[in-house]
Amino acid sequence: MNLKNYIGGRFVDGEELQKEGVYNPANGEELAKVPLSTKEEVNQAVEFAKKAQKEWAKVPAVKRAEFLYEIGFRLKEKKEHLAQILTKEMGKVIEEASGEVQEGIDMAFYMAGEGRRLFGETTPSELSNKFAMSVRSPVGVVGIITPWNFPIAIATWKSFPAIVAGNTVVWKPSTETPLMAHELGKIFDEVGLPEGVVNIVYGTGPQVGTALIEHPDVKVISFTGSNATGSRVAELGGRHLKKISLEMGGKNAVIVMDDADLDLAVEGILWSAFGTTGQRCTACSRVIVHKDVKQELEEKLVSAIKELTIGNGLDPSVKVGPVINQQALEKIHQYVKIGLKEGAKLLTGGNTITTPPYDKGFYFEPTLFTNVQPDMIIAQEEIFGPVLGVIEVNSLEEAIEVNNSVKYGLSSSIFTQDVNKVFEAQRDLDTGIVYVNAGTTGAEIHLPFGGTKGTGNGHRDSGQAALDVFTEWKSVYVDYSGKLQRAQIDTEN
Ligand code: UN1
Repeated sequence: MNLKNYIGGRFVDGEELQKEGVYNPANGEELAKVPLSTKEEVNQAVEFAKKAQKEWAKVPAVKRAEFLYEIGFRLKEKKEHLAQILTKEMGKVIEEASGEVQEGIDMAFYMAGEGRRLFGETTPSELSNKFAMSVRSPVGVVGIITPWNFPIAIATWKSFPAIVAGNTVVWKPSTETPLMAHELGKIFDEVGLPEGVVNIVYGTGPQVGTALIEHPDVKVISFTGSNATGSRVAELGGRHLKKISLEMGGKNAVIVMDDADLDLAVEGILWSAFGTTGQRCTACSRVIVHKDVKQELEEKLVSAIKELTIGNGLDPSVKVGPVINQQALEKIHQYVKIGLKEGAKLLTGGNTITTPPYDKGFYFEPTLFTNVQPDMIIAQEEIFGPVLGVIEVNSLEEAIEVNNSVKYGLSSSIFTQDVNKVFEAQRDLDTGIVYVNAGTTGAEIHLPFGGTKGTGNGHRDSGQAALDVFTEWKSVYVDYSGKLQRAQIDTEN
């Protein structure tokens, strides 16, 4: 199948464009060809989006939201079908793929509800016979740039709040996962979303991403991806005075205290370290454990890891799927070698799996290191694969200090039975998300999603916070006194 851009409400051929293959990471099968668009296609899409936005902004938010309800129903109907495509395209196991589609459904209904809220403030005025309020106005045309690890959920986190608030969208999905974008595009089309409200342009960052960021009519860029790319987005966007919302890496830790329920901790760690084969920005890649329970926790972890079935995620018994591509496989392997050189000790895993039937896909063994020091490269850099390191500490204070010693601040977790430790930890852990007695993954769509320090630049996806990215505040004062009343001066009358 040759995928087509979706511009101005039409799937357009782009015959002349260069094409790239899209492959199933589980077995190397070619699934589709994706066009590598140029500045020309971006310009066309922005033109349609700009034209559409004037009308779209005038459609009552409640009516705009009706499209989102309809999109939510379609996603629900197609949930199983979409999950299958997601697993084939990206590799995560079918149960997780289905959960990801659910995240999109949840976002559709949540943001559809915003059609009847989009709350601003009404306030008293300091003057009599004067009315004061703030309203959210759309920003205009917004550009969204989404990654391959959550190809549908993250697209919905960004596009749904944008459109309910009256913006129009030009979306650049990852070239690794254009099939999910195509499926979402078909749904936009089926529900009759007016032409130009959402446009999809496939292509690379340097071509499509850059053209989008530099385009004078694109007012906001919302990006999720690596820190290296995010910094370039911010730099380029800054030069053009764009509002840039960045969601980037993580080096998330689970803290296990000496009073923790260790079996529960093992389950939480396994789920958040090896779910999506460790390719979540919220994935746990460090376990910070109290010295008194370190050995027992490690033994339990090793035997649980050895039980994990690795393979094609379409098989429901498989717990760990492939990683996205050959490059990722090599990068992960490289980090394991670095870890060994740094003096960390492998407890299990550490290799690519190349024996049949794994030889056609990109598989890496779920890996556990011990004797990891907080400042080692494998404890500081985001590996984005199934690699976990255990760091020993003596106290909660030390655990928190180790947790906070990385440049990222997305998610953290603590396992303990002590309510005092829980509250101390949630106060002092320097991350945008904190879990208690659960792993580091599993954010729900109605709370802000994002992190401190190198994880982002102060914005959030999801929840009400997402609306802040895609709206401008407008403060409206209505003076119905029939005379000039000067703020700050005529306040005695
Ligand atoms: C991501 O890894 O980029 O909380 C998103 C979670 C998921 C979303 C992850 N709901 O792990």
